[in-house]
Amino acid sequence: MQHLPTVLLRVLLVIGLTLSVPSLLPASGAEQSGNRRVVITIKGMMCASCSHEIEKSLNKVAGVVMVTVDLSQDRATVIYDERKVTSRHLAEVIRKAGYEAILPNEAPTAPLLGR
Ligand SMILES: [Cu+2]
Repeated sequence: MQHLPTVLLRVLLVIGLTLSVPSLLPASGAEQSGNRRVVITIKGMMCASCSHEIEKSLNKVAGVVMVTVDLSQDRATVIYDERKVTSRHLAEVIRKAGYEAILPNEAPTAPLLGR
């Protein structure tokens, strides 16, 4: 994978942060009954093309309603239909794309940075 120059990376980071703001707003149509939200910790993302790759892979999964991959926070927020897909499967998709994925209930017991 080709890593992008730092300047371009910064620009894409700002865009990424802007796009992630709507997820902070109150529940929208994306979050209805039957839909769940999971925040998956991802390790191994080096640049914006990494996060884009993961976003693309997750968006292909049937039952995925919305994906936000946050490169600076090393995590993906996924809203999915629990009748169609499980969070474990979502983590598996990220692993198959070549990254480490940790589900909330798999998190290490040791305190994480920033927590
Ligand atoms: Cu990369």
